[in-house]
Amino acid sequence: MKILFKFLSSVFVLLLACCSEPKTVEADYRIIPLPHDIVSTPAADAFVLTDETTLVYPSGDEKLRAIAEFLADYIARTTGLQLQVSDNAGSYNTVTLMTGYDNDSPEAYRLTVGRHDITLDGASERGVFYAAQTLRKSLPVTAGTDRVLFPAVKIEDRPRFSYRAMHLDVARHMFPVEFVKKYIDLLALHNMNTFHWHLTDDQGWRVEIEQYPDLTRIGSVRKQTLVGHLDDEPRKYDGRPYGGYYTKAEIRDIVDYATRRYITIIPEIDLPGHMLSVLAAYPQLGCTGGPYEVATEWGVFEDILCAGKEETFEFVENMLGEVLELFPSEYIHIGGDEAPKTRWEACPLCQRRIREQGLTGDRRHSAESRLQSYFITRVERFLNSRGRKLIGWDEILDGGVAPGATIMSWRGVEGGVIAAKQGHDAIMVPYEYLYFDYYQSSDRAGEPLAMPGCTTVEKVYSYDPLPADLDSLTRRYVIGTQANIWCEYIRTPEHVEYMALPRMDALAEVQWSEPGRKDYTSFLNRLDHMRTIYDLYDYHYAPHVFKK
Ligand code: TNX
Repeated sequence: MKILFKFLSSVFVLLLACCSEPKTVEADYRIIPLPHDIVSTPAADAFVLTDETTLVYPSGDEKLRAIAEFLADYIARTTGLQLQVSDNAGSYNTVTLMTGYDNDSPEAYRLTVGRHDITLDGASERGVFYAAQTLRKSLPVTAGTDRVLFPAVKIEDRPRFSYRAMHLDVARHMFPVEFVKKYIDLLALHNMNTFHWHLTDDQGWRVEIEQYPDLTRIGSVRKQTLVGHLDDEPRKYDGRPYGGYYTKAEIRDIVDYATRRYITIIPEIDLPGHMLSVLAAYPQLGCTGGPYEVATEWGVFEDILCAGKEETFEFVENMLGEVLELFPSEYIHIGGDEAPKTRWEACPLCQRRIREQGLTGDRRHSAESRLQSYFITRVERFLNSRGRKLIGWDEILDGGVAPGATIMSWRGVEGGVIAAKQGHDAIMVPYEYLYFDYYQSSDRAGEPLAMPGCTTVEKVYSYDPLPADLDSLTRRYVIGTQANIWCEYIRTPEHVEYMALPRMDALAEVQWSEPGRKDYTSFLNRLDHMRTIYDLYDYHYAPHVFKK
């Protein structure tokens, strides 16, 4: 009995010792996207973060306070440690947020870890926000942590490109407000600063416009949707109406949510093609007068806005006027892609406009291509008069590009190169590398239905937006890059996430890190950590590149 008692009491003591040993994990700065410069400093200076550590912001600086609160939330979620946020806590056992770091890029930051404190010093608040992202990504995901050991370090970091975006098509399928926010969180996690929101297309109009209530009453609903792939014969439909739109209040809420995360939302209203949803609601805006219906399948449709009627331009300006009130972004995307000219060729009003404007075709451009250029240039003048700038797909180069337009090059990189050589800003989105609606493995068995095409993680990673043959002057006009998620075959938030991840990680490194720092094997190792963050925040992802 005595022996048993002794044995039990020593087990008890042992258990107590184990439990009182604080659970310590170590931060790892080799994150995605890889920071520009990571210099270790003497190991003895490691910082130990505990629930006694305070997150400090300069008194009265509401922006840095907000970032400190984000950071407190990230740390709590990742480690379980609850930290206080304060504007007055000295400089011992603190994580201090500040601005003043001297760098050409407002998004640059310096993150310094010493024995007594960590400082996040940004060239502006935006830099501090990315420093906070770096700090959170360096944390191991472990519930019940007592201490996080941060090895002493000086990280100096800045983005390679100033325009770093993801796109989402909500016209073909629509997603709840809560999901759009979750998607925005994903952009922030990847140091992206722009969300290109494709809000309208042939298959649905998704934004409330007060002057044109039928855009949402009629244009947001299609009577049914294609089932299976467009190439399947015979085509099958589900026979069920599909629709929805975002109210102005919802959009304002989303814009505000994004702004607080240093993300600009660029709305896209795709015109003069991809407009069947508008024509279904206002048939007088088409060349034939209709009747039209909201598209129930995918592809390119011949019915587009009539360029001969003044009423069309009145509509475009009134409608865009309301869009501008919702979105404070400097850039407005007006599409311009895939607009067949067959209706314009046969339309007396379009032909009259061509004559009146003296638009003539030549070997390179038809008179109707010139008319598209006239159309886009008028829209650009309107946007400029309201202090905004126009972005369009590379088709807006055909027939002569509007004077101040920024080109989004999707049919390859040639459009972007031509635009840049003419002194236009260019954003590179070549479909072979950056269309995330394509399959992500060559073996399609077991994959959800996708656009035919294959964009693997490795292919995305290999992409360089600055082709070697670009001269240094032209390079300056390539402002950045993004990937597109078109949602013909993507119906659920989970599926969007699956298509985005982990390709978005590869893109993040293309956008942020210098090409000389890129290494696919190292990237894959670092990706394993991102996966733990995806699990933590309940994001779905494609499994192909992960070890089982
Ligand atoms: C082309 S990219 C389109 C979209 C489709 C996409 C499918 C572009 C400007 N137009 O309308 O959804 O291909 O991959």
